[in-house]
Amino acid sequence: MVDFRVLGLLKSLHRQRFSSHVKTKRTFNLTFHSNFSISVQRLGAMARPFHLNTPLLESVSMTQRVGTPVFLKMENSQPSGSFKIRGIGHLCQQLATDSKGVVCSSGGNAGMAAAYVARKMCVPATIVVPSSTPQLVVQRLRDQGATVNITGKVWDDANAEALRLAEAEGLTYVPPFDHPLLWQGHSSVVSEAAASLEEKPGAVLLSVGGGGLLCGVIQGLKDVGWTDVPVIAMETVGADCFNAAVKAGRLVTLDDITSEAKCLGAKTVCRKAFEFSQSGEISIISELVTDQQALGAVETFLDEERVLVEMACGAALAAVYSGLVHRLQDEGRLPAPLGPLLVIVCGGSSMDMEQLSHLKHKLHT
Ligand code: PLV
Repeated sequence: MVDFRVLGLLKSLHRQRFSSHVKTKRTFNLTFHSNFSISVQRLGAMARPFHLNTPLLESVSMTQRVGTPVFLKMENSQPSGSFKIRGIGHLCQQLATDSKGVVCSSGGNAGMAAAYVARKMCVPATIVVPSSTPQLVVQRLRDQGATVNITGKVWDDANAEALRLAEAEGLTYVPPFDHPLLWQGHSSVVSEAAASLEEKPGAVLLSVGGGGLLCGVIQGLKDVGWTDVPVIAMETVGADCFNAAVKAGRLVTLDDITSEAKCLGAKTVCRKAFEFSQSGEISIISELVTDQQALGAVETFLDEERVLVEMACGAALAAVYSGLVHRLQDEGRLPAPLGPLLVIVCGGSSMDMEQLSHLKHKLHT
């Protein structure tokens, strides 16, 4: 049976003389008028968001550590393994409906989201990743049906190749963090949390790579009227382009990415994130942890919450486990007592038990 939302969309797209040439084994076609054949699966995918309303869990052990209720927004449980699907799903629904293919440059998770969304929209996906991307991510991308192109040492190199491919082959470029549609999509993480939380948070804790999540969360805080809620923006030493920009008072391009949190590894943060840090509309506290602290946080989170996340996410969790939240309170940069702490558990696909032991060995933890 065809969903009514799909039929409505079919009619409006027909009016726009939309036609699809994409057919896959998993797709059947509906002839609506003589020359009008369109993928029902593709339209069904476009009629509703790709992301899920994720659980908001209270963590007893983190609450004990911080001394205020800690709520975990479990973005690791998104179908693509991270929050990225919120923004990328939204962007693709706006820009890739009639695309002959999408190309996304990624440290891994944006690529996972783009590959998932493209598969649902029956559009081919090419994901360009740097050579630092673990084999397990490359395999997971292929499992989603994507073509994987490994180019360069860091994300910035892969991005140059993705832009070249988009131009040369007429593909839709899907940026991993720097686009207003991504921020709009990511903002739903705050409105969802607001619908479940009984009181306004005292702070939001998240990780920063290129700054897309930060921009989305700030937009979400503005949307729900929580502009007095500070954001604790975490990076690892060696993937710290936002912290470097905040300290310098201008955008800074790092020489290299030396952290193992490769999914935080953009050399330059997006301009909008930097502008938010300067505008003071919302207080943003930029802090760093070491790779050892991020990895330690991944392990503690696995032990205590029974969930395996990657280093990029460990950077945010380390703010709780390393006592950083307390230090910020002692320094008067966060209020004491503090209202509930909302932690965006951004997730990530670049971790399994083998990768965990590899990193433990490499970082001597
Ligand atoms: N990862 C991007 C950028 O990498 C990517 O291509 O997947 N947590 C996780 C698990 C992530 O994968 C990322 C970004 C972030 C946090 C940070 O998000 P951002 O880039 O929007 O600040 C180079």
